[in-house]
This record gives sequence, C-alpha cells and structure tokens, in this order.
Amino acid sequence: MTFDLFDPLPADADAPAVDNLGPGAMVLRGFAREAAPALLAGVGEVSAGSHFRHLITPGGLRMSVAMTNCGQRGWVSDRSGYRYDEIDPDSGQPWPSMPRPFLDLAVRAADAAGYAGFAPDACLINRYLPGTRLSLHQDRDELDLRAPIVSVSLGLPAIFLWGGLRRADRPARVRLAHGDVVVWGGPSRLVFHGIAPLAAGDHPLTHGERINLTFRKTR
Ligand code: MD6
Ligand code: FE
Repeated sequence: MTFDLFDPLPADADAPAVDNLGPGAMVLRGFAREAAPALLAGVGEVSAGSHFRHLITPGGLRMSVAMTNCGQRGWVSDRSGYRYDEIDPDSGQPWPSMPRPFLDLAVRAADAAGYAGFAPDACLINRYLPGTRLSLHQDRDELDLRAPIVSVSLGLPAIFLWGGLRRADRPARVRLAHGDVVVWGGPSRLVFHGIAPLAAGDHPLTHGERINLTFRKTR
C-alpha cells in the first residue's frame, strides 16, 4: 500500500525530490513505510513511560517541538545547556528502552546508506503540530562524530531545511514525506538543518501530526 495517494499537501515547488543531499548525506525515500505502523506503536509505548514535553533552551525559550527519548541516553535541554542524560528528568527514571522495530529500522537504513555497523544508543522523538518549527541547528552533542544520524519521518510531510557548514549558508528546501529516512554523516555530519513551520493536514496514521525519530550514537 502507498499513502502517497492520500498525501494532504501538493509537492512544494521549492522542494524537489532530492535524494542526495551532499557527501555522506541522503534521503532514502519511503524506506520506513512498511515499518511505520510498528514504529508508531513504539512511539505510543515510549511516550506512555516518558511523555512528550516542550524543553526550554539555554536561552530560556520554550521549544515548539515536543520531545521524548528512548534508549540508553536521551537528549535534554534546560537553562544549564544541552546534554545527553541516562535519566528522564521529568520521570526520574531511565528512558524507556528502544523498541526492537526502531533499532532494526535504524541499523538497516544506516547500512543501506553505506554506514555498516551503526549502533545507536539514543533515539530522540520529535512531535510536530501545525505551525511547529525547528530552527537551524547543528547536532554536535554526540562524542563520536564518525557515526551517522538516521532520521525517520512519519505522518504529515515537512520541509526540511538543509544548509551548509556555516550558519549563514542559505538552506535548500527538501520535502520529507511519511516513511522517508534521512541518513547523514561523514563530511556532512555538522551541516546546519531545521524544519520549516509544519503545514496542517490529515494523515491516515498520525492525523494532524508529524513524528520524527532521530537515532544517534552519543559516545
Ligand atoms: C526533524 N531533524 O526531521 C528534525 N538532526 O524533525 C533533525 O533535527 C535532524 O533529521 C540530525 C540529523 C537528522 C535530522
Ligand atoms: Fe538535528
């Protein structure tokens, strides 16, 4: 089955179906489509133990993306900075373990992209509602920058902003649809990126939301 027929947004004219983003970075179109129902069930289980929350940036701003984590370590932000923590500061407990379908998908996607032996110890789960955005940033809180990041898009489509190695580099706009997986590492590992404000829509599996899973090896 394909959900493209139900896709609520027309293809953005500014966002061609780019598959190669740059050296070491690519979009695997539809790679997670079959696994999506199991992945979304996993998101429900994880968020029952460690709920979605809006983190506060070190600058004191409330993030519009709601986040939770699973795996050995979770990414958190507060007034003191960004870090990976083995304990969910809200529950006081370790993060829920990574559901098997998450790990399987992440390892298969990394392998398909040329990164054999990917061993993620953290999965950040982002939830977007219409209007939610993620401003340009680098993922640089991981100790081992040789490992790639695997990022899975579920539900409503989004425009991914793919910049350069300098914050001022003007970002390309790449449409990410349900089931698309972005893998990046190597020379692109520290590229600035973000998500444009989410457009409203209705997806058969997630209704009015977009869910993103990003898998990392943090140490
Ligand atoms: C998102 N993704 O797609 C946000 N970071 O919702 C990210 O910030 C991201 O997709 C590093 C690597 C891949 C990503
Ligand atoms: Fe990121």
